[in-house]
Amino acid sequence: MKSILENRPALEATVMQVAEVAGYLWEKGWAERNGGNITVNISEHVDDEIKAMPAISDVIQIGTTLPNIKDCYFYCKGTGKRMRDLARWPMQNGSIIRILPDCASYVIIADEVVMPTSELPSHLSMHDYLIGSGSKYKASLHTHPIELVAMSHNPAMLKKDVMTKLLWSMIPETLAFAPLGLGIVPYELPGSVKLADATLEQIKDYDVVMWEKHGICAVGLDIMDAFDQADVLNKAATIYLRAKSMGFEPTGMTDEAMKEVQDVFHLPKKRPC
Ligand code: 2HA
Ligand code: ZN
Repeated sequence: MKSILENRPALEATVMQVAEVAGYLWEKGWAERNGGNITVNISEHVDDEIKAMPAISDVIQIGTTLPNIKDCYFYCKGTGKRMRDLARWPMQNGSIIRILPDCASYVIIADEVVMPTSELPSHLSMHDYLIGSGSKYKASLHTHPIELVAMSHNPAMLKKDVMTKLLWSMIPETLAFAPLGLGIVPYELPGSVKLADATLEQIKDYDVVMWEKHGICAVGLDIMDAFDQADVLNKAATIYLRAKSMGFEPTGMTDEAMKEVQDVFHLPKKRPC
């Protein structure tokens, strides 16, 4: 069977980047079993031939109405699929969907009938917001980074920007490469519209948000960018936990040192440090 990726190098490169990131997630231990999900808005790569491709699934409801994603196309990891399998076979462990004109339902168009991720409401809500706000971001990632999830079990860490400031203070690069910090979404049922709505509120202010006791959701220009932001934040969390496990509370960079990084690197100053 001919793949939709054939003779479409830009689309193929986008999907292969998803496969590369899926491999990293597995190697990092952030993607046990079918854990985590990825969606990428691939509408920019859609030609007339793709637009004419018939549906290979029934019409499936999203569960919410999202006007800005009308007629858009997304690559979505499949529900129940493993990141470690997606790393090798992205089109057998994910599929391409077309959002229908009612903005509330979709069909699968390629390559196989792989049902999209259980977190589709959250992912599509974020894409809807990103398109609506004129953002260039195309990718959305949900994963289970061990150290960040561990920190979210401490209620003190869940107060607004407490974790952001602590993580920024662990190593200067965190501030430089995750300059918007980490938003917090209080615990909600995985896959629920409530989780999607709460995520949406936070993603307006942060590129990466913590789903309490579950994982993170990150958005970025492409999937590597979203992954990188999650990775730098989790690196800072790991440093914090290693220091704690050596028996001391890490001092963290001073406020002055952090402000200097913000100034020298011309970083956005949306949050106090
Ligand atoms: O896709 O991680 O939150 C599996 C999950 C759901
Ligand atoms: Zn999850």
